[in-house]
Amino acid sequence: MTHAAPVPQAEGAVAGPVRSTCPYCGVGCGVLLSPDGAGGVTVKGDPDHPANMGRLCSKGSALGETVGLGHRLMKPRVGGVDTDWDETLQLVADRFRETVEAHGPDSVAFYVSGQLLSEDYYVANKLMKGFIGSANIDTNSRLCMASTVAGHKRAFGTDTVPQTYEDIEEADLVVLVGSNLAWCHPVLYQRLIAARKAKGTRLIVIDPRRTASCDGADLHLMLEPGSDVALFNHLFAALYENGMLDAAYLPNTSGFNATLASATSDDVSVTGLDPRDIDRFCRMWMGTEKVVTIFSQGVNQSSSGTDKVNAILNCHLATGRIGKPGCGPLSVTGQPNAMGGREVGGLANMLACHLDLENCDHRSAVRNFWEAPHAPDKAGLKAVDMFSAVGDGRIKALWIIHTNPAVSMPDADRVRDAIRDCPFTVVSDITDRTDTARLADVILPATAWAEKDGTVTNSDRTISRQRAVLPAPGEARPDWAIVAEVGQRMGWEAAFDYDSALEIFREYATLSGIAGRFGKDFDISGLSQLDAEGYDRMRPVRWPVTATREGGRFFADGQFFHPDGRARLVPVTWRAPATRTEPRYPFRLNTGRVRDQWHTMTRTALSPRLAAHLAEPFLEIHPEDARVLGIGAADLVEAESPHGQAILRARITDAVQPGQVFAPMHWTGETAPAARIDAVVAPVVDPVSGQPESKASVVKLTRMGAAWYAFAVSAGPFNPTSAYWARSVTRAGHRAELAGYTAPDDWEAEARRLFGLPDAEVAVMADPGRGTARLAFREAGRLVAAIFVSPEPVAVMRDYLATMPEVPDLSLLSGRAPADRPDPGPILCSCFDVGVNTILRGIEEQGLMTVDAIGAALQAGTNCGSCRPELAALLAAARSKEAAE
Ligand SMILES: Nc1nc2c(c(=O)[nH]1)N[C@H]1C(S)=C(S)[C@@H](COP(=O)(O)OP(=O)(O)OC[C@H]3O[C@@H](n4cnc5c(=O)[nH]c(N)nc54)[C@H](O)[C@@H]3O)O[C@H]1N2
Ligand SMILES: Nc1nc2c(c(=O)[nH]1)N[C@H]1C(S)=C(S)[C@@H](COP(=O)(O)OP(=O)(O)OC[C@H]3O[C@@H](n4cnc5c(=O)[nH]c(N)nc54)[C@H](O)[C@@H]3O)O[C@H]1N2
Ligand code: SF4
Ligand SMILES: [Mo]
Repeated sequence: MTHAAPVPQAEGAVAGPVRSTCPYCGVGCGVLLSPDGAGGVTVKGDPDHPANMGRLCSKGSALGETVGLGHRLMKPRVGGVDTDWDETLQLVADRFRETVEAHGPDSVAFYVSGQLLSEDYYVANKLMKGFIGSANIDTNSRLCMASTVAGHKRAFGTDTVPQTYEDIEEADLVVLVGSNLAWCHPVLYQRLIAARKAKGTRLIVIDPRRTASCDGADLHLMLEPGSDVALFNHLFAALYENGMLDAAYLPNTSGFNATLASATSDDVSVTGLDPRDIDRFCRMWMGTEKVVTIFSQGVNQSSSGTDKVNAILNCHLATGRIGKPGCGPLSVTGQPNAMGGREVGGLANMLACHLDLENCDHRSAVRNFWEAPHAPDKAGLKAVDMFSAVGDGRIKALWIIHTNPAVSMPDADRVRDAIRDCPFTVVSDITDRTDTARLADVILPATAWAEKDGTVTNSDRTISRQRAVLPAPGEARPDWAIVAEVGQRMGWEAAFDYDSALEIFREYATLSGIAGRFGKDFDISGLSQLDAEGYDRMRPVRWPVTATREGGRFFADGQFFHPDGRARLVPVTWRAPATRTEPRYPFRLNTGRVRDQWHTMTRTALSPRLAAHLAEPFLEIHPEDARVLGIGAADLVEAESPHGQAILRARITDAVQPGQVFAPMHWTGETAPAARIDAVVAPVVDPVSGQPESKASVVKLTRMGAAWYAFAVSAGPFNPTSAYWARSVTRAGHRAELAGYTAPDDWEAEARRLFGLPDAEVAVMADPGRGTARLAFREAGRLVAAIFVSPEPVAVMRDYLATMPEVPDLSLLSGRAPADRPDPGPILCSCFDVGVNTILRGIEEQGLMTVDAIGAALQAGTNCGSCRPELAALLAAARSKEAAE
């Protein structure tokens, strides 16, 4: 590729369904994409993809609602002004080169993402490690998979997931540790539920919080946050005491005596669990040969995350329950290419293709292969340290690609300030409307998932193609092409002279063959000769792919990747979370995900049906704590830590334990600026993996002293400025929750400003004495906006009002739905738009007794099935209410 050459892109819309991969979670579902010729696509599950066999969850099903171009960045932008590629790429290359010349290679950094395609990732890693000559490339996978990577390497000598998804069907017992699989890996959860139905697979959930994944579980262990190591140490000791260890397999491991000693000396009472439940857990585990332990962020995002991983692996290794059908540890990856990132060496302490940065033979092999001037021999800065170095000026040029750290990093206000103050920041994104892009000096328009070609690897090592079906909008370019151009302009023309994603893939597959010769397991050299047609037709394939082997499981044969060929049992001891609750900060803050939003919402928030599930950021708090603090249902709560503050809507529920609260990670400066929860989260990390403890900060809580609350709906976008606001899209326009410390004198003027309606006709119902006001605005006889203000949290039928402007007249100001159009309530089934109230009415009036009966009567839960656990929970609640009456 020369500088002037056009970047290869999809040529116009492609006819017929094209096979690709869902760009959200690490399940890696296959999708069939049919462009509609007008810029849109319809999305169906690919019946032939081994991950999902046709299934999709609510987010995958709604992908079509997110491909619009309204929010897209179309041209490169420098200092807020549109520019052209030539000038911008030269600027980026010059600034990085000058910075390296003046301050050395470690004065620059890339912060990339587990959502990049392997080809993008490979090129970024090659540029930084081989050519710029620093290992300062880290990724949001540091916030996500780093503890698992470190735990796998300690135990196996390699970062390898031994199992496959089929093991979920093969297992007799599935243990979910720190995983809300029902919401975060919904298609795997559906596979699990189907297996439970078919053969009675038992399910244990280990999570301090009750989640949708606990529905129908045989056992839910609500352990103290961070106490997993003590629980699995107890299991290890019990396995030993009950003669359950595998004497034939144990010689394949080392470290047994020390591991047993630390396991038996640990105190399981720190889990806070009922000893009878602990006993049941141990008995179920010991009594079942085919156990699959699925673990995720409740394990990884912890200051003892790596130890938690090893505590789990110890139990599987010592019983030989690994790498066999239905039997073994299965870490589920978060992002669509979190696994691919580990393969290309995207983390600051890895080389490419599972080769080791510390190993000089590996370094020189990679360097020779790349014909590169460098191969760094020391690890680069890990995410939290990297942003500290940006903050204190050690890093002077930063390139952020496909991630939104101003929202998602712990201590996010400090990170935001560091990015803003960095002398030179480049952001590659598909939109400029993100908290991070707004801080950048240069914003580069990338092509989005439906517009680009490459590969991703899912949680069970299956490599799938993403295929472009839509043309690149405006001047957007694939991420790999942008990075390669900068590499060329920095002076490495030949090394970054790529014409296509395929060319990169072939190079990468060839390098993996060299790794294979070093005895590494990640070897896809069997794919290194793919031609254009072969890459085009490439079917999902599980690595390794070599002349002699394809796919399968690892480690049943007892062969590991440490120099002695054995696995290591790692002695670990329980440690409390790094920050302690104390009188000033008495609550433990847990954070995580909701069913229908993806991370910082830059894509999922575009879909009205996804927004209708949970339209506002919230804080789950136990009823007893709420009572003591004087917090009522739907009050706003201020959560404050030594690092920052967030305002969230109270959801009073015994799904969390007393002393603990939970908040979602998704809301941002774009959607609810006061509710960025990572502003509150402490930047403490696991000492081995460097992964932040995103699930165990400490906070104090106070009821927000709001003078007024409001709910607003509008056909057009809002312009909110109040102390608290949260907005989302509806099918008919927009809705928002608002609150402030002092009420405006003139609600009409305030509402006109909020809606941008200086001249619209207004109808007002106000009671100044009580501090309430309701205003509706009409243009050309049509309702276009309405606001409901009250000194208390506003009680109106929101989901009915959100259908405005279909609501015909000013009767809307009553805030109540007419009898013939009942309020559906918050949408539970986003495929068929079925709300909670509709379902509750069905249960009560039609006597619906099962999830299937609800489906038959109301359609809810009959398409993607993501809402089925919540339907079951509604049924259970209705039954226990009946029983109490
Ligand atoms: N809907 C949706 N799905 C997603 C994503 C999304 O944004 N939205 N993101 C994807 C990504 S990148 C990731 S990493 C995955 C994450 O998937 P998960 O890890 O399943 O999701 P989380 O909600 O972050 O956390 C899981 C659970 O850990 C629990 N937990 C907290 N502390 C502890 C503890 O000390 N011990 C134990 N045992 N459990 C604890 C929490 O209560 C929570 O229920 O989801 C992926 N899928
Ligand atoms: N408190 C708390 N914080 C957390 C977590 C938690 O559980 N609790 N979880 C952590 C985890 S596991 C993760 S994975 C992170 C995720 O956090 P982030 O990675 O910061 O979140 P995303 O919203 O996925 O950011 C992706 C960005 O890439 C952009 N984008 C989309 N497509 C493309 C493309 O094709 N090319 C380019 N260049 N850009 C694109 C999107 O618009 C968006 O701005 O959050 C972490 N932060
Ligand atoms: S489970 Fe849902 S979000 Fe994850 S890959 Fe499949 S369709 Fe996409
Ligand atoms: Mo993640």
